[in-house]
Amino acid sequence: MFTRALARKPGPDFAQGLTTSELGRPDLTRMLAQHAAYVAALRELGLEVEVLDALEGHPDAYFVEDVAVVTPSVAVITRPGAPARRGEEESMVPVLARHRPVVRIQAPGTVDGGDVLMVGTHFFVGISQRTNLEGARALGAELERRGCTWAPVEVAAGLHLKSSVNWAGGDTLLLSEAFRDRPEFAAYRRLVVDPEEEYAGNTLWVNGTLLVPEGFPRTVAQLEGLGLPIRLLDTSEARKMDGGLTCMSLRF
Ligand code: CIR
Repeated sequence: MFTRALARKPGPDFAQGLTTSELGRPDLTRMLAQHAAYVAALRELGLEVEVLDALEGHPDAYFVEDVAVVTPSVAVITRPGAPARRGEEESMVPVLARHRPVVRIQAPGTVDGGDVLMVGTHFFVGISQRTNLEGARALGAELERRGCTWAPVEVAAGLHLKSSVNWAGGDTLLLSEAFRDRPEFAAYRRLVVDPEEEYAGNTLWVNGTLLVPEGFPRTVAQLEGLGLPIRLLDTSEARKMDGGLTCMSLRF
């Protein structure tokens, strides 16, 4: 169970962040409303949420998940894989130092937290455009030092591992077709996201409730079978910036 979360308000320049989506220009007013609803949902699920101010000059900084990996015993500050996002991590050091001992990923390693999927004490680390093997190994060493295990997973498509694979409670993973038969996930019950609804793979488990992006009825029908409460959240504007539910907070 999580007790806290960190988030950051999207700034007025958020539309200048990195994106590959072709869904049009995002709207600040809608983004702020959707972000506020997201924070409210986390609070309703019992988390104490600290919302940091927007970080000037860093339009993607509200995707706080990418700049740290927080476990019960350590906060690993990452070194983001996109040069445009470097520097966001610095602002997180004093904030996380209030909650955990802090260690850092050093060059030439790169890690984006969006590539790190925690399932209990096991961590899957995506090797992607953003996370390299050096970074994954450095993170893995910190995790092993604290009694956790980890495994690298090749991410051939999509931005991050968690764009396609997420934990849905118990021994269940929600994942896209491309990851269904990967040996790394063989020990888990796998729910495969309908190819028309791939974005909904970015579903977030929070204290026994599944936060699911709005607009993906087939995925909701599949998830209903798990018997967990489901809460839908509109993420249309973050999606235009290649982001979603997991990216906008750090839970710990
Ligand atoms: C980026 O390209 O870095 C941001 N526009 C989106 C990051 C999304 N983060 C995530 O999936 N953890």
